[in-house]
Amino acid sequence: MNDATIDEDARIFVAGHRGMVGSALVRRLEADGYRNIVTRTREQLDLMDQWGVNIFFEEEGIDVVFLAAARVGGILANATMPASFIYENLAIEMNVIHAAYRWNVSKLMFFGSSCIYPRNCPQPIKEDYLLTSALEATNEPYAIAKIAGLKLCEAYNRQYGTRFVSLMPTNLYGPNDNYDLKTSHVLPALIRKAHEARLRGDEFLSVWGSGAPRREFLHVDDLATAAVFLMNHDIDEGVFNVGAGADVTIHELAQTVCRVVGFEGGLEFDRSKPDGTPRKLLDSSRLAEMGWRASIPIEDGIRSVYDDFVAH
Ligand code: GFB
Repeated sequence: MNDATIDEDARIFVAGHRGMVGSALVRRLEADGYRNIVTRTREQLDLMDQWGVNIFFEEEGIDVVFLAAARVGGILANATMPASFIYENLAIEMNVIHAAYRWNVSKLMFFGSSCIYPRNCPQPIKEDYLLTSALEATNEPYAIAKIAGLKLCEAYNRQYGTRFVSLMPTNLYGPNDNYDLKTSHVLPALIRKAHEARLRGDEFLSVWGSGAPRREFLHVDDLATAAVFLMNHDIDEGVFNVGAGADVTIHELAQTVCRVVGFEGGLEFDRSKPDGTPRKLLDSSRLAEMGWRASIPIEDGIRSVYDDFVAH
């Protein structure tokens, strides 16, 4: 048992427990011996319905909240459904963060994203580069919603003395990812495309954009470890980047995926699709100074995710 400042009998609500991040959090909390993990499916509790969220907190006596529920998606989904991304994420954040304050939750961890930082800020990106210049257009609505969530936590901490902490993860991958080729992120998309290309015996694998953008990838189990690590530290507030510490070009990523999947064809780059942010490598030294580091190397992570993909 770890020396958690959060009691093992604490009632811990994981909002979004079926998603990639939420399910990783539940795995980590169970492994660490927390016995009162509270979850609700979307059918049981619509987090966009403030009344329902209030009744849930009134009745359940929640001590800790991991707010991992969100409308998420890749570059195309963000560019084609801007209203869904900003409205749904704002609604979820407003309802859960306000109810956590009203019903005296002792700690809340809010999950944002590295896309909250300016498109062209210095790399690696430090937490205080936030709002220093323009955002990337392809996901600005989502980024604004996540910035609002972070600012909600800061404002409630200042006015009401709550302990709401914000984590800003880099691009994530892992079990329970989304493999829909239109709405997914790049890594699951490339895994599925390489797998299907190999089965069909295709000559080429189509990669969106130029292949030149750089991305940092963190396995979601590493994120879950960072979140529980922070929950157990006497941290009352603040924003923490959570990254793997190195990035690769999309071209290099595609080559790694082809190697893991065993697809031996070539790559063709579809420049009709957007590249998005040229680079978004996080500076995670705040967490590193506290003793946390990512531990899953990207090629090992991709291999385990591919095994999971094939198994399901
Ligand atoms: O992962 P991704 O969709 O989102 O795209 P972002 C990353 C890069 O991979 C882009 C390229 O340059 C894409 O053009 N890419 C290549 C592909 N092939 C594919 C493919 O088949 N599918 C996809 N999806 N991309 C997201 C934000 O930005 O980052 C989200 O839109 C969130 O809001 C997430 O913040 C973490 O990394 O560009």
